[in-house]
Amino acid sequence: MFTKLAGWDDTIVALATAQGIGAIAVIRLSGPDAIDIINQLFLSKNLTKKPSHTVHIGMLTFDDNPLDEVVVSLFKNPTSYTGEDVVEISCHGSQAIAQTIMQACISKGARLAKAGEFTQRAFLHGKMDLTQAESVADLIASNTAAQQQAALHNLKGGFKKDLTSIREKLIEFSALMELELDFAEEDVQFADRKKFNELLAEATTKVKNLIASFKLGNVVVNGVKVAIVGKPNAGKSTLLNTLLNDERAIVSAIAGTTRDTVEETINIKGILFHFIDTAGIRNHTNDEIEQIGIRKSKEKIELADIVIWLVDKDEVIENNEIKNSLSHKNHLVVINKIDDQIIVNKSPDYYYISAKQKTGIEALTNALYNKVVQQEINTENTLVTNSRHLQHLQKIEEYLESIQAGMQQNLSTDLIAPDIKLCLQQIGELTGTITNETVLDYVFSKFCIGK
Ligand SMILES: Nc1nc2c(ncn2[C@@H]2O[C@H](COP(=O)(O)OP(=O)(O)OP(=O)(O)O)[C@@H](O)[C@H]2O)c(=O)[nH]1
Ligand SMILES: [Mg+2]
Repeated sequence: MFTKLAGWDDTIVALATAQGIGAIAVIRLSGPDAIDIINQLFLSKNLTKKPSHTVHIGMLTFDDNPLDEVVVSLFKNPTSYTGEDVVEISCHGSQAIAQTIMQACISKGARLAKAGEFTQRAFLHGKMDLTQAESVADLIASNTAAQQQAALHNLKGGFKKDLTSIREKLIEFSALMELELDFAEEDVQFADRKKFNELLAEATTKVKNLIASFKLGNVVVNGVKVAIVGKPNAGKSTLLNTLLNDERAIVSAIAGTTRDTVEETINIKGILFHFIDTAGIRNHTNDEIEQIGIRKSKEKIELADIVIWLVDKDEVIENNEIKNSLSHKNHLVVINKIDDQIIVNKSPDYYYISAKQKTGIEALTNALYNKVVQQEINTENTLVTNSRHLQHLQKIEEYLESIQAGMQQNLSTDLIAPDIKLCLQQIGELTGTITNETVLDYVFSKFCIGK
């Protein structure tokens, strides 16, 4: 079990809304003295006598000075976000007002909250497991709809559901096996081996699926790098501009226009694609800067998750230098400058666009999306997006496989039991039933103050 953190039973205060000017700012208090502290500043009513989940309008006064007219919401323990008494003060959204109110709360005994401390308290009071607490941070940090969906799913306990049932059943078997060890001389079996094998198979599948989901989870959180490469003048910069709907990169009829790489991010159906426009690649150039640009383009090809190979419609695709360098890469061949021309024998392997006239672009962006997203991203499916989770899952998988191997070899219970223990330990560390301050500090330091 975790150790209680020093000082987590005092009362904390923080600004819950963003710094800056807004219509309203919200200040939050949590802890045993939260209601008493606000009551000392709120003179028109006795808030300590008011029921949970009620709101009260009134003036806050400190040292006979009126501070602001505010709305106070009361949430009594245990039915609050943190599980403690929580007070939310909605005041007028000026920095000065919010700071004065927080100072008044501190004068009455509150302490400024540390990053993530509200959520940490919610975790310590059993309001959520560690993966849910982490998804609060992910949700706040989310920039796209897909990031938000993945975080929301885990906040609702996606992980918890998947792992709790595995954990409970493993504990059950482990207890029965321990019992067998106590009766070792009598050679009895309490744990049903067939059922245990079934559980192991089911658990392994679940864990493997979770691990596999990291591929997409990583895409959702970090986005996808797409390098646009091709010969000089193929229209790479024009394509970047068209994708961006902006004249971002310089376009000209002179071959070798782009020297340095230009990078821009576009949100396609909730996934962030980081496009990189590169210098056109040609074999013979004496221009030193262009040569450096070409070298950079080749590096970008290596770093990209997907490469768009842009080809002028009059270009010869066979025996092409770029073609050879792309053979091992996830790539799309895109034929440009189609304009108003009707292509009779379209190859299903290629995409046909006019970067200038902005046609064929949607089919291209759809193809990019489909290359990285093969399953629906919604709040129903668990997506592993966090490398801490991935590391534990990989260990869980390892132990599950080792237990299974042991079972197949008919190893004795005393040889299998330790692997079950280690597996349970990993599940516990992942969900936070087993934890220590280092892990907690790591997880909660990524939060903003006030959450
Ligand atoms: N007709 C037509 N012209 C295009 C199209 N796309 C680009 N061009 C023209 O092709 C020329 C080269 O375009 P850029 O976008 O600069 O080509 P690039 O591949 O970035 O070239 P470098 O940076 O030199 O490697 C410009 O004159 C563009 O206007 C298109 O779809 N149709
Ligand atoms: Mg260019």
